[in-house]
Amino acid sequence: MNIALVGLPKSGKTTIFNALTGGNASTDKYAPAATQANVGVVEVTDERVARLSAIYQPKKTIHAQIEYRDYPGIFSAHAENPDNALYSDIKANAGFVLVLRAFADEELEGLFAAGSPIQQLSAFEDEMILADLIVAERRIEKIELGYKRGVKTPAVQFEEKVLRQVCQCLQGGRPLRGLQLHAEEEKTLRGYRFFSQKPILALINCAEGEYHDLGGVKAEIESKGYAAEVIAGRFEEELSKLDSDEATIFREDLGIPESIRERFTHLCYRLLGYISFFTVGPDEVRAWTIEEGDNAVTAAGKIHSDLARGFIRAETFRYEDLIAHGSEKALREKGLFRLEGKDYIVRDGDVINVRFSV
Ligand SMILES: Nc1nc2c(ncn2[C@@H]2O[C@H](COP(=O)(O)OP(=O)(O)OP(=O)(O)O)[C@@H](O)[C@H]2O)c(=O)[nH]1
Ligand SMILES: [Mg+2]
Repeated sequence: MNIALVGLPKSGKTTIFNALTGGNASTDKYAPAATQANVGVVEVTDERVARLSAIYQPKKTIHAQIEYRDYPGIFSAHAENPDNALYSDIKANAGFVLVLRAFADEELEGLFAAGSPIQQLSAFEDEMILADLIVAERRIEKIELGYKRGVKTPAVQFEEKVLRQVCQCLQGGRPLRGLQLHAEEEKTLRGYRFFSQKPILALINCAEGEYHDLGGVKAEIESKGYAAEVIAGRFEEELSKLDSDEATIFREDLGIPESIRERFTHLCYRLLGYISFFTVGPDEVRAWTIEEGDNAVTAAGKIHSDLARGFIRAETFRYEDLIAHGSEKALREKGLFRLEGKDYIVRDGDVINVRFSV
């Protein structure tokens, strides 16, 4: 899963990226805007994987991973050119963490006046909406040109109809996230990877001393339908340089319950509606990430496309049942070892073995 850290210039994106990944990317106030993303991969710590590993003693234990991509600040000029390589790169991410500057810094304010977190949020949305609108309008122009040349298939007409709906939404200043779409319409639009369709988490980046004072801003952003969190970015960056026991003491002082990595993992899973299932055995214990509501075939496909293609049954039991009863043998005796078909909706914490034939 790839998550983009985005936002207006100098909002603290790279500072937070460093805290998350233990990286050392430059956060020089006066450095010119970067042209590429910083990329870092973080393992998802899940104690369930550790316990499964202790039971099965596999040769390999593989955790889920999140890739964080820290982009340079967005300037309005970019939207004029939606083919911009950076924009295409940003679009490839599953979700956005939008960093909003809420710490005071007079020098930075002089360089890039940011406005309030709410203003930054709406400036960013406007930017995304404009970029999407340009893409949608261009495509409609192309379709119309095609009509004149006699290319008028039902599929193209359907696409045009959906794109007009998209334009109407965007012209009204509304992100596509709120647009109700049928499965067919959704499918037609998927290839565009519209910005304003991506799930977004507003991250209010504040000074350490103001960590507890921003509940009102958080609530205001949430009331507009966004997921929101407060973070003390630079404080977290400093903590990431300490050993973990020391960091825990400082963190608890401020009343922050978990490390930034754990916190981000939970936030990102929730934002994207992701859950984990596990595969176990003597060779490998492994955590896999799927979307809530995915069925057994989709889950099998994550492991290997052959498993989805030749899917017969999923042998399944619950992680917590294994912990409670101690062994697969005990689960079989208790009837907690199930055989599920293609339509089975996989749940967080399922342990799965796919039977297949190709
Ligand atoms: N006081 C304070 N300063 C911060 C905080 N987070 C970042 N800064 C400072 O803000 C400046 C910019 O931080 P960066 O993390 O580079 O910001 P950025 O969003 O990555 O900047 P661009 O990539 O250039 O858009 C640096 O001087 C940081 O030290 C914070 O939580 N508190
Ligand atoms: Mg940066």
